[in-house]
Parts: sequence; C-alpha cells; structure tokens
Amino acid sequence: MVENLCYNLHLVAAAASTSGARAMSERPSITAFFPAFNDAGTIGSMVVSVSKTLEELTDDYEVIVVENGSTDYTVQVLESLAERYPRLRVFTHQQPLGYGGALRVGFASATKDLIFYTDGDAQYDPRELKLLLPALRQDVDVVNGWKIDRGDPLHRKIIGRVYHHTVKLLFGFQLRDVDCDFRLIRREVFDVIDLESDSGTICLELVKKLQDAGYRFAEVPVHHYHRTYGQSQFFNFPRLWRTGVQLIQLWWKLVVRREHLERIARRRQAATRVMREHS
Ligand SMILES: Nc1nc2c(ncn2[C@@H]2O[C@H](COP(=O)(O)OP(=O)(O)OP(=O)(O)O)[C@@H](O)[C@H]2O)c(=O)[nH]1
Ligand SMILES: [Mg+2]
Repeated sequence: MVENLCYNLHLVAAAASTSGARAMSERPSITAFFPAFNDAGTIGSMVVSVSKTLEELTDDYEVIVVENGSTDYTVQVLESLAERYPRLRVFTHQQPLGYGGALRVGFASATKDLIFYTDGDAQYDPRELKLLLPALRQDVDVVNGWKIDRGDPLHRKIIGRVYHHTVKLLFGFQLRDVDCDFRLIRREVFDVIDLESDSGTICLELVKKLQDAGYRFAEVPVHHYHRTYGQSQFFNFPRLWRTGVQLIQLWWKLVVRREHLERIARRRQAATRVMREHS
C-alpha cells in the first residue's frame, strides 16, 4: 500500500493512541519504521530484514517506510516491496519534510503498542531489535541504543564526540548516546509528549521531552556501520551552521522557556482521563 500523506499530525497521534494500557503480552505488537531519503540501495534489505526479525518476535506487527522526497529509485523499490509484503505501509512525499518531519509521520502513523525506528541507510542492523526488546522491562518506557564503535570517518567521530558533550551540557541529558537513531519506544508516550522539529534536532527534542516527562530509559549497545550506498549529506558548512542555529533555538525553547512542561502535564491529565473512561 503506497499512500500520500496530508494531515494534521497531532490529530492522527491522538486518534492512533487509544488507551495507555500498561499491561502487555509477552509478544507485544510492534511497529517498525524507517525514514528514507535516497536510500534505494539499502531500503529493500532493511524492510526484508526487519520483517524477518519481527516474525520471530511477535504475531502482530507492521513495517512503515516514510519516504521523503527521494530523487533516486527509492520509491520504485518500495512499490515493488509493497506488492510482496502485505504488512508494509509506505508513505511517499514529493516535497521532503526534513528528517524530523519524516520521524513525526512515522510516530503518528504507528498503530502498534511498541514503536521501533532506525534509519533507512542501513548504518544500523535492524536484526538488533532482538537486543532491545528484552531490555524493555515493565519499569522501562524507552530502550535507546548506543553505538559500540561509530562506523564513520575519523572527523565524523570527533565531531560526534564534541556534539555529544555539548548537547549533554546544554540539555542535561543522562543518556550515553543521544544521537543513536536506534530506539524502541512505548507508543503510549506520544499521548503525553508531542514533537515539533522538522530537522535532525528532533532526536534532542524527543529525548529531552521523554526525560522531562519522567519516562525511564534502558540503554543497549548496538553496532554501527559505514554507509554502503548514497552520499553522506552531513559534512557541508551550510548544514552545520543550520544545525547550530536550530540547536540554540531548541535550547531556548526547552531549557529556558520550558513551556513544554505545562503541555506535558495537560496531555498527561487528558490521557489519564481517556484511560479511565476506557477501563
Ligand atoms: N539527511 C536527511 N535524511 C533523511 C531525510 N529524511 C529521511 N532521511 C533518512 O534518514 C537517515 C539519516 O540521515 P543521514 O543523512 O544518513 O544522517 P547521518 O547518518 O547522521 O549521516 P550520514 O549517513 O553520514 O549522511 C537516512 O536513512 C536518510 O535517508 C531528510 O530529510 N534528510
Ligand atoms: Mg546515515
């Protein structure tokens, strides 16, 4: 099924979140999703690999790809995959939404109890979802990966460490690797937190809001590999500059103004009310 999206993400998030029921079977339902921008060379293996992994873990799953304005043959690969994989849902976009926009579509479209996501460029191995699931104990809401050894050139590793310590200091993160896009999250958390970022800073927004809402994390080491297809878009100065500006804007919003705390409290009350009505 290939769908085109045009909707209010907040409404969809609210509609998708039925109850915040905590009780979960031993084989919980899982949505796995990948954002994909020019990932034609890797997205096929990601879908196949995660589908096989999910078959082992649960009877109730879906796979979502949020394609994001690709100019290579990503869409064609997805169209042919969708014919063979009935549990695959593909959202295509003619205009890119940005990385954050793509993640927001993924979170809002997920319908299962747990949401797993990682990037469509195969720098992480979706089979390692098997490592995350056992770490999601009753008292844990989010399992965050941390990169055992970053599969990137030296300059990226150095910039990555500087970035990590800077954002840790600015936002008060307690996680070992905020920048690890390999996560398993209980879908009910999106009844309480909502996300606004369109860019890569969404990972900071996500972790900060989860932390401020009191959700509990577990951390699991995962492998990280070199890109095997496509061009890294990371290292250009306009992008680094934009990221710096976005980071400061986010810091102002979440650390100085802290308006999200009131919103979290309001949404939590509403979610609790809905839960009581359904129980
Ligand atoms: N850059 C970028 N990536 C996107 C976007 N939408 C989806 N993606 C996917 O998000 C993943 C992560 O983006 P990357 O640019 O690979 O980010 P990165 O892994 O930090 O850096 P490199 O792999 O070195 O480029 C990839 O699988 C992209 O295809 C977007 O708008 N911009
Ligand atoms: Mg990458």
